[in-house]
Amino acid sequence: MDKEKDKTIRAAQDRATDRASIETLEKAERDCVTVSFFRMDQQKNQCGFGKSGVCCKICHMGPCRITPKAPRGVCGADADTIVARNFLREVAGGTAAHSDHGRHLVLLLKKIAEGKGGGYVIKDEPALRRIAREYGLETENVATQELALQLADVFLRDFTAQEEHLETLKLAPVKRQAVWERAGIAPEGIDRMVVESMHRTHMGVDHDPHNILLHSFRTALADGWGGSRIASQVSDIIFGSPSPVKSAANLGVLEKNKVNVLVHGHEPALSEMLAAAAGDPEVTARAKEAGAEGVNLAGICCTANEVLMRHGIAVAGNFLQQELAIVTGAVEMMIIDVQCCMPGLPEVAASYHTEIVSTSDIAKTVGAHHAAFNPDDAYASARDLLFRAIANFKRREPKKVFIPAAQSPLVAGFSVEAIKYMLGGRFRASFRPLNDAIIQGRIRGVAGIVGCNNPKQQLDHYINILTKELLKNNVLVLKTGCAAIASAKSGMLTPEAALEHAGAGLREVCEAIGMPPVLHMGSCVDNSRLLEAATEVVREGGLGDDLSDVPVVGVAPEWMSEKAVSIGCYFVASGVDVVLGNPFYISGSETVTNYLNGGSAEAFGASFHLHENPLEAAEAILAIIDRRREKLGINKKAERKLYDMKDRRELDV
Ligand code: NFS
Repeated sequence: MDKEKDKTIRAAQDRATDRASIETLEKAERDCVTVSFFRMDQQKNQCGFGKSGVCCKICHMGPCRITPKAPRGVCGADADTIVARNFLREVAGGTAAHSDHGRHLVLLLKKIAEGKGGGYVIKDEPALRRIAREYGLETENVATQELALQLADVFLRDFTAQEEHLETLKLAPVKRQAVWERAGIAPEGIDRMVVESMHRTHMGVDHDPHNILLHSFRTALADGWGGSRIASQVSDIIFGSPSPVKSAANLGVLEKNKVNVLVHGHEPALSEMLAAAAGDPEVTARAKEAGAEGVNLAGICCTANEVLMRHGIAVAGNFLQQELAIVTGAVEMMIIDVQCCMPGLPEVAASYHTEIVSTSDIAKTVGAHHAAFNPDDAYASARDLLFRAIANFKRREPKKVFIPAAQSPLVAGFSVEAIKYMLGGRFRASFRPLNDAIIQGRIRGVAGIVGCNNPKQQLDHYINILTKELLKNNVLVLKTGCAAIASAKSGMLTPEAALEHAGAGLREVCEAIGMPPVLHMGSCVDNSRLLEAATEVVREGGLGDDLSDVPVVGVAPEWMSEKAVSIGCYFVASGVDVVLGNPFYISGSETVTNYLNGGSAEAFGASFHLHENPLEAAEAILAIIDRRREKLGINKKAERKLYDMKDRRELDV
């Protein structure tokens, strides 16, 4: 595309915020390599019917597009029905993706329990026992393998249950469970919810937009409290519960003298083994034979978050940096599994020496080498991949290599257990100090900032502006997914960030505990950890008895995937308001828009709020937090003093 002629084409610094991305974007232009940012320009006249959700191609009498002159499709469906049906299909897609990820992990847990783990073991037995107790299993005198088998069966039933509600729903506050019962949205089996979504949206089935939207929330609950929650729990059992760990993020973590291997995608089984195999002396020896100093393993997207949380493996970048990493010319291999791996990767890689290797039989990419990952012999699979990457090192072309300097230090690994420990120490691990800080107003509220990047927006811009604004206003920020990586890159995941960015009250709390003001809680399936944390706050007492009472807000600033739609819906159905930085495809229906952006509050105590400007979003978030504080009767100004035990005893909680 000719930049001179087309003035709408943005310069690299208008597309991204961090130095590393800007520099590699400029290199991509110089190298004449097309990445998502440029493909966005080619797609700039995106379909208005699609954007507003009024294009229906569910049956072959269409595709139909709703306009003022043609207000109904061939079958008679109006904009409300069409928009609601399209929305539900997105939720079903997101739920399916998270939940299938969870299912694969449960099947692995079952194999381990049956002694067929192929190198995988239960790393975190206390987590197994704690989680088994949460589901009412008897754990005293039950052997580890036996307990794992019982728990795997509980989880598998949550996928297949036809008439029983999910067991995992019982982990929610009792009052919230009653809300779901009342609204008729307590989900049965996860698989049934997704199948029912596809059935309801088939031609000639469910046409009532409210009924369809209620099922959207029901399906999303099967994700957040079902598939995603199960994925996080089983990951903790098999791979270990995360605890604070230091590392670094951005493209600067690539190393000039090492064989760079990137793991990208979502499921942690293979990347865990790669993390182990990267330290294998034989792997290092082979790398040295090939003229490198060793193997450098780093990650992209949520696989990055998984291995960061548990091993401190560095993060090369978030969603929109996946192609930029290849543009550095310094990556020998990118190993992809499922979700968020762009089909354009091999085309970018063709301009360099990078080999794209797909590893999941349900996720093949044209132009990638497919090496099906064998979980029965996972370590060997992992080592073979590293050997292959090492062999590719000799194809690296030094004149094409440019590794940006930018990288930032970070602390990640904040599982709910880790937060409890951090707040209360080993013997008094609890959320009490957090609740107290909220009640006293030192922490005004909590924001869970989650989700992706989207080339419609400047990379990380909204996320970082919003995060800073919230910290300044004493809002503790919890993060997952690519939003967490954005904060990592901008240096916000360090305790020192509190000194620079946090308001006085939040800063006091962070300093006393030694924690960053932004807590990285993991990958996108780990958004279930945010709900778990909010539930702990309710259990601890003093901040209401339902999630809709707690001064907490969810935010998806730069989201792009169906998973994000599902996440938003399960937050709202759980009583947590959600602020979106870009809109759903729903503007073609006033009925759907009004319900999602307000009407749902009647049933759930929460709804969506669209704010495309980060500072306006911050204002809206503070207003929601303050309304909740007001209702709790704690919306008074914080006193500027450190609280001690005497103060705590005087608190009326
Ligand atoms: Ni979430 Fe993780 Fe990133 Fe978005 Fe994709 S990697 S699961 S969907 S893009 S945050």
